Amino acid sequence: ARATVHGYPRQGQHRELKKAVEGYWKGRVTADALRRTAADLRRSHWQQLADAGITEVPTGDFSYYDHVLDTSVMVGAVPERHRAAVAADRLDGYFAMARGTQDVAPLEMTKWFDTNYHYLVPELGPDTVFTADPGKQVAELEEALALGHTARPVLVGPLTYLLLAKPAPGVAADFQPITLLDRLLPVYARVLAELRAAGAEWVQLDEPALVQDRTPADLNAAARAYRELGALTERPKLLVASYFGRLGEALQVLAAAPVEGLALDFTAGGAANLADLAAVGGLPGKRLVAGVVDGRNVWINDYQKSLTTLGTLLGLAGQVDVAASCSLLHVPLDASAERDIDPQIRRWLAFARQKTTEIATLARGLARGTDSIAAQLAANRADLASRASSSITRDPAVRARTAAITDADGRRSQPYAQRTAAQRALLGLPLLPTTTIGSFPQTNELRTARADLRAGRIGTAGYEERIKDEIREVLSFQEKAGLDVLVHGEPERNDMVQYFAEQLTGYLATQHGWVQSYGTRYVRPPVLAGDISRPEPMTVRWTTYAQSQTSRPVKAMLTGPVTMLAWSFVRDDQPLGETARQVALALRDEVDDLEAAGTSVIQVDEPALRETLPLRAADHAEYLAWATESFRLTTGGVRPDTQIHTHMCYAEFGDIVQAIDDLDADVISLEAARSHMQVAGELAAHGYPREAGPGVWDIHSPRVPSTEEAAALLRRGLRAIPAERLWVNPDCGLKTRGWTETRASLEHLVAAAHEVRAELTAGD
Ligand code: THG
Ligand code: ZN
Repeated sequence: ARATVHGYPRQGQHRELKKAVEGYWKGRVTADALRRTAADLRRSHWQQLADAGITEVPTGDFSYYDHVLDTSVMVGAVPERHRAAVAADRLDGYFAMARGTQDVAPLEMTKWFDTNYHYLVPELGPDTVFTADPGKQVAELEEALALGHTARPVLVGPLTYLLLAKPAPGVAADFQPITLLDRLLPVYARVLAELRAAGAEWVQLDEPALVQDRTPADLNAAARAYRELGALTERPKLLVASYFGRLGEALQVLAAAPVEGLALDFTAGGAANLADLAAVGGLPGKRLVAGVVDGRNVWINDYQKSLTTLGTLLGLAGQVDVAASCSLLHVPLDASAERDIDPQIRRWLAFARQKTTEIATLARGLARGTDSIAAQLAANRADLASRASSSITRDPAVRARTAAITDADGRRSQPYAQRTAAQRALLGLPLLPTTTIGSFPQTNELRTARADLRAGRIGTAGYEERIKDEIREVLSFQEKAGLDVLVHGEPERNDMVQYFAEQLTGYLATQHGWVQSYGTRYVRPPVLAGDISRPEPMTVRWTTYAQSQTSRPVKAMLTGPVTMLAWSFVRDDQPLGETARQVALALRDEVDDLEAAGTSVIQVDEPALRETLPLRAADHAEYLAWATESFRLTTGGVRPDTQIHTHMCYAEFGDIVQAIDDLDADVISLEAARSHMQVAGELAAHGYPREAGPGVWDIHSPRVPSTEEAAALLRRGLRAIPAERLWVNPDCGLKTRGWTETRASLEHLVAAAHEVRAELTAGD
């Protein structure tokens, strides 16, 4: 049995890649130096894999920015507006597609399936002409071969590439990129031939799009694509890889295709693949790359369980190899670097490096029998037992609390219609009240203050003085600008999920656990390791300080339970809903304490509610049930006159409007400026009965909207939402914006609200 992976983290232990690429953008690093850093990283990663016992390494999974963008380059799908930049300089043209320039917009970015990785969306149209540009793939293969590795190029497959694409600007919105398949296949044929000529025995084609719900037409396209590619004479052996879940109907299609191998996900998400594989009669004579090590999470593998699966698979395929379920891109690099995590707990964790060792160990056990890995099996059993029996994993007080949850805990004591009257009386807000989403610009001074605190250059008292100064400044600006519901600006928070995770018992934060989010941007997802509780209030002090400085209402800001889970590594030993309930109760304590301290407006953000929706529609209901339940559990205990806000990012709300309604929040703010208030219409069409603030300032762009522009959006919002229920706010938090555009934009936003208010009352 071979040991392999589909991909490896790109950035390096110290995020060398981020520094080199960003340095190149700033003109501080030459193109040659950037290429050298990239080649050094690839060499070092292949060596890490080989040293761990991985016998076939992936190539082409590396990227300066994103592998879907690399695929667009490989097939010549460069949008018209980026052609000049690419012609002038390939590397700069590549980054122009990724980030845009002064003159042209970048490709759109969106989430890679249900992970937290974001890719650049291919833009295609009926006039798209594909041309093969296999240079990157060939060069990286040659690099690995020259270093003596057995190497397998990994490409985004043609189906997935087209299914992830969108109509280019100016192309009819109902254009279906999949109709370009016949034009794309010859280009893949050319790339495959070149890779064969360069020495590839195998090439992997990634088709994760096939684990989503697919139409019969899509499945036919898949059958046709692999019949054609399989019929080529000048080609390497083909390994078609699926991951992120169960292949379902597509399994039969791929099993019958003239390709030499399949990779399947056999972790929890893909567990049904095992039975499905038996049902289609296995893969006789074919190679099966068995993803038994979870590539999406950070827990050690259960060797005994994996060996049982692998043993069953031996009877179902010609050859069985061992792999992670998907690319290791989605986990941090090395758990052994986490010196602050208790060594006992660290033994429960496997990041990318540890996973490669697990894969190699399982491959050895499969090939030579379990006796050959007896010591590893014993150690693995002990580590799993230590996790299962740890007091961190099971806190009786937390368990008792979740067991005692009743329906009433998740229900406000009065319906919205009654609550809103009480809230109106308490808050005394004008028509079209103005507010912001919570964060204000994170200035260099704030980052310096945090760095100074960490380095011991200032003490806690000095740090807190700087935070208080900032809060006063943010409040005074909001009062002058004329905002109605103020915020403290969150200067004390770095990443909000990390901020709360650090204060909750049962959560682990990492020091070096970076995972690529998009391009050169990374996050350090904390680990939901054990039962969750909140030892002390987390935000009450800053919120009450802010309230003590102003007579206008200050809105408290929390991150909701669904988003806490979505942006963390979750437990794999209990249902997600159980973890969500624990987090919800901890947050409920915070909400209740905020209310007791005199806060009348509390926002519980759920930016990830939509993006965590499962890949298959059959799984939506179960997810939405625990997601909405946990939100209501967080907010259900407050008085009727306490106003609960929530906030969501991204524009595609169509399929979760009912769930948004089920949250029973009093006010929701949504991203809407870029889609010209389309979401307001979607909410109205659903009959959304509560208050809403569709954003009138697209904060993802540094552009300052004029008063007129914001007023026009408001008037458009009024067509969908009655004035008594319409709020005025930006699309999202202002953390990444500068103060200059923040000041101007918020002043325009308030002016627009005044203008439209005047129009409304003039008619009375
Ligand atoms: N927090 C967490 N996860 C997230 C987001 C978040 N996932 C989805 C979305 N937001 C991703 N967006 C970003 C935006 C900016 C950055 C990362 C992800 C970013 N990162 C810094 C960098 O790479 O330089 C590092 C930030 C840090 O020091 O913590 O700018 O908001 N959890
Ligand atoms: Zn947002």
